Amino acid sequence: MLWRAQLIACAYRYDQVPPHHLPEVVMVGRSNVGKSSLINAMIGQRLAKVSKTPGKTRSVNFFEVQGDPPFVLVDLPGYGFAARSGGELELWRRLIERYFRSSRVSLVLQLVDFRHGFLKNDRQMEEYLAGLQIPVGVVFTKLDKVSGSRRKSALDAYVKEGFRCSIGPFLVSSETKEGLGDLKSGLSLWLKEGSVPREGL
Ligand SMILES: Nc1nc2c(ncn2[C@@H]2O[C@H](COP(=O)(O)OP(=O)(O)O)[C@@H](O)[C@H]2O)c(=O)[nH]1
Ligand SMILES: [Mg+2]
Repeated sequence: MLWRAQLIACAYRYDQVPPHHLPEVVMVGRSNVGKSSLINAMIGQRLAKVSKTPGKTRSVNFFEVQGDPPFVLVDLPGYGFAARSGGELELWRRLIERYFRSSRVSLVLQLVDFRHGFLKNDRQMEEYLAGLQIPVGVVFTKLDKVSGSRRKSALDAYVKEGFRCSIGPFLVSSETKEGLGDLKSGLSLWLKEGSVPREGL
């Protein structure tokens, strides 16, 4: 399943968020969890900037994906990165809050590092999204960093701890491409059957 995509906007402020009529799928997760890498892996293009230094993505980036059906994939700046100035952090918080409350989001993909599971700020994000009643798909990233023999017990432990998700959990590696097919078809199916753009805007 080939998905082509193009960057349609980078927003630093809410008034830079582009108008369009497609469902939006938003990637959230801690800085460095692999959001940008996963976007690139899903679309088979190097559109999103990947970095070893956490906290590099500062803008909200919108990619229009010619999938089946078409949708807009949104790369958010990561959370859990403290080394920002107070003013910048405040601007960031305001942009994200306003964005999530705008009702344009059909699905959030919450990325969690498969080696660590849900950490405190992942739980905070989970609660925040639950409060807004936004459907969530959980994606465990960096699967290649966990050996085959440990994968089942790791997943069992996370499932036992519990997490909220409407689709998934998906286990993926942007490095080896494992799990990407399942994620893409799961997402397509969700968009065809489950996505109801919420009222508002
Ligand atoms: N081994 C491995 N490394 C990954 C994977 N995904 C991302 N990375 C690495 O993790 C770092 C952060 O990735 P990035 O996509 O920029 O994370 P973001 O901050 O969440 O956007 C980079 O050094 C990536 O090469 C993966 O699936 N496997
Ligand atoms: Mg990024």
